[in-house]
Amino acid sequence: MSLRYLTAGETHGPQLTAIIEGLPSNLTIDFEEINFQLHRRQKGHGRGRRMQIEKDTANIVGGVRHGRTTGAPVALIVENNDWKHWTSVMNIAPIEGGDEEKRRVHRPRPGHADLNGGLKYNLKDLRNVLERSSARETAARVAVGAVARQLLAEFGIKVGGQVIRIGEIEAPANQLPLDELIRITEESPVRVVDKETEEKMTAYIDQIKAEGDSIGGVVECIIEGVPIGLGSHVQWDRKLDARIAGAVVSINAFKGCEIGIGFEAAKLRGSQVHDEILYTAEEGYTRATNRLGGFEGGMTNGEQIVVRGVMKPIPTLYKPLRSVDIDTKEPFTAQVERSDSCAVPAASVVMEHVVAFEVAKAFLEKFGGDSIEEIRSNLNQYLEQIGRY
Ligand code: EPS
Repeated sequence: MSLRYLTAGETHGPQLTAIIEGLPSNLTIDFEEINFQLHRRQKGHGRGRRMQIEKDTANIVGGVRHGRTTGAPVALIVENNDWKHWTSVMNIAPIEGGDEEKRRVHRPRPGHADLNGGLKYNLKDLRNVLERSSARETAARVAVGAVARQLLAEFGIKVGGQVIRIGEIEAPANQLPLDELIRITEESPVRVVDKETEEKMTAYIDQIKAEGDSIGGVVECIIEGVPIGLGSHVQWDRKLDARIAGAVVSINAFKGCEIGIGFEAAKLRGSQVHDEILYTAEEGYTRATNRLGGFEGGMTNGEQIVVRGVMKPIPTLYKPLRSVDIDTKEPFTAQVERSDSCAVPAASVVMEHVVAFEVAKAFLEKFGGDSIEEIRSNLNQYLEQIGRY
């Protein structure tokens, strides 16, 4: 059975919950590292007031004993501090004289799940939709991905990321070694390497916020040290690049995914796109360039995995867009909700974790075993085989 996870929980409910199934035994879990990743997701210029309320930490409540996985499902929770302000509206049990009717949402926001979800689930309080469709859920996905990252790290696989674009401002390309990229972007409030771009982006976000608007962007995830041959060309749902693309577009507000040079490939000739194959006794087969982002035939080729995702601007606007009240069917143009003006830097962290999970899943499919030791021996045997090829 392959690695999988589910999440549950509402943005203003008591907590987010996740269960990860299919982890091997004897993986050492670094709790502080999971919380560090959660902290990274909370940062970034353009976040709203909610992030001052939350101090996300993951509490593991199953599948780990004395700091190591047992092979049982790993259960974890992330509490919502904001819950204390919502105990009446969001109570799990019916409560006498509750004020849920007072806080009923009947004006769907364009770009949100509100209207589709209300119609589909026959819910007249759109809060039932927005509470679950909120990007708060990505905290659980980061906690899950942080565990997957620790599995990858056990085998020398590293994950990093950066912001490529916020609105009209694009970061210049860089060829930094991954460790350095991770170190520098960590210091940046917009997760870019270049200082001048950072200043432009932060000023731009401030301007967008002052104008009551929101802004999206493009983020990139890089994974290094991945063995050749994760994923497979033989069946559509085993192609790892395709699975990654699906996972990326599943992140709240993401509208697209590129692998390597992605859409640029449409403008270039074959000779400008494909990565020439090289061989040395020390390194084996490598590529002269990495335009295809580490994938050929849906399989990893040993180069860095490079994935980009595009995030649309957050649809909760201080600037009104036209919509219709579901009670009166009358048009309306204003419903101000607390929100972020730009969550692109946070989304960059989310994407790292979502992609890391898909790579970990494919890694376990290839080298699967019930314990870390069994996986290590499978991996080493395969690496020897590749070395002889
Ligand atoms: C979100 C709206 C805001 C964000 C939230 C995502 O929350 P609230 O409605 O409570 O102000 O802060 O993001 C998070 C809570 C988070 O942890 O990222 C939305 O509508 O998607």
